[in-house]
Amino acid sequence: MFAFSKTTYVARRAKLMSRVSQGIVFLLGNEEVGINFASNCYPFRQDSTFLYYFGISKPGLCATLDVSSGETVVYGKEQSIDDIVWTGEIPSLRELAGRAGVDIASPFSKLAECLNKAIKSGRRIHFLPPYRPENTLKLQKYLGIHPLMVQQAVSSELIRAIALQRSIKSEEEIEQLHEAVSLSSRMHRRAMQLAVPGRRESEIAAEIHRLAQEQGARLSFPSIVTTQGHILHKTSYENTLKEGDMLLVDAGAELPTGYCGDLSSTVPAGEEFSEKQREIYEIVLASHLEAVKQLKPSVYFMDIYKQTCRKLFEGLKSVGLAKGNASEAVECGAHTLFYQCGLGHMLGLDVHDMEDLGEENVGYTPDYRKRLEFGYKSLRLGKKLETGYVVTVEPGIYFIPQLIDQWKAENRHSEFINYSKVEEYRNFGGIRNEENFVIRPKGCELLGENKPKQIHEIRRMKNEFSMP
Ligand SMILES: [Mn+2]
Repeated sequence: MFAFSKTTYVARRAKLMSRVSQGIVFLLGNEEVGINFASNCYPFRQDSTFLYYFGISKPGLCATLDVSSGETVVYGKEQSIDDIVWTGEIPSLRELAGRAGVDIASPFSKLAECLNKAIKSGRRIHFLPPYRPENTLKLQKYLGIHPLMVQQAVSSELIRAIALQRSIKSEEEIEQLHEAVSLSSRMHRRAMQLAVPGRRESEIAAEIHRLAQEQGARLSFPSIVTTQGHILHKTSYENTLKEGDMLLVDAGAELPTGYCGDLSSTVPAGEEFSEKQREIYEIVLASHLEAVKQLKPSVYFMDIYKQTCRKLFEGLKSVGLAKGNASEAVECGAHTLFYQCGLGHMLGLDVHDMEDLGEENVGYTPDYRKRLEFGYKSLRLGKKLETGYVVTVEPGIYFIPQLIDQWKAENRHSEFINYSKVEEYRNFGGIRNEENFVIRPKGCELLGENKPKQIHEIRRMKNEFSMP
């Protein structure tokens, strides 16, 4: 909680208010959510926008920012003696608000008063798209908007202002992200060492989780630890590693302040990749390095994505899986048989930063819209990069048997795909590497401690552990 001093939160709110034309900004924090009954809860996670402007990680809060007067109020409930019996005493609402640089802490009764007064005088109440049902109901309660109409009533002016502000990371945020990614990198290096035949995926997943928890951190999302790397979001761990398998890990740590890391690695379960695995690994790596080389301000992330697709396609041609002109193949989407997801996304207080504000509002602009075809639609970020953006780079190659069968039956893009060769790879699995970067004025900077990605580095990491 409170990653930064109060001056940071005060300055962030002042900037937000300067970018919204008029009215009241109404920000909702998150509530505790029951798993199977009300008092057995999921770990509490504060809303990231609320964390960004207030730093207070406590359930049951909301806030109003009056754009004209600058008056900012945090609303919540003080602890009762009953609460204290179960949870111990925590700092008062007034004290927490004070640490965020807010002078006024009020009970909820005052919230209705403030909002009603504003509504009566015809002022706009700006709010964000809620992603939790209890916050949708709060909007109904306080603003009288029917739950089914809430999404249509969100403030695009507020969404734009917040996306603009949160996209550019300050130096103190970048420090936090370095720390989150370094911890994520330690988790990955440990997983690489544990990848040996006979080990269960679940043991490696547990160890990754343990390393985060040991540092007082948590996971930024449920870890992917799988020998079936072609299943893009596989989050069950029922397999045991065997000689010849590859292990794909996609996992990251989230610091107590909310800042996230998001890394992926693919390593052999045995000592070495097979020749066939090595060839595909090198193609993915070359595509990855090509993307990193191009990360800099003013370049469209879409163009970097396409460049990585062409690089990948050339690699696939070199092993006989693909044929024809790479640029034409990528323009018509032939590469998406092998590379179905995007190149990367923004990273910050959310692992897909600000995705609750709408992918289109964060990764694209009104005059640079997302492409909706298969493959392209999974590119969460397409717009021009700016100094201070933090992004992931994660190209991959995945052989998905069902997709291969479907495309082959349709003879789809057969001028670019060598289907008889593809058959030899149908049980290959998938390969992805992922790293996180901050965009700097002349290029980019790797976040966190380096994690092995060259084959000789992976070999060294695995051997270090097996030595007595
Ligand atoms: Mn990612």
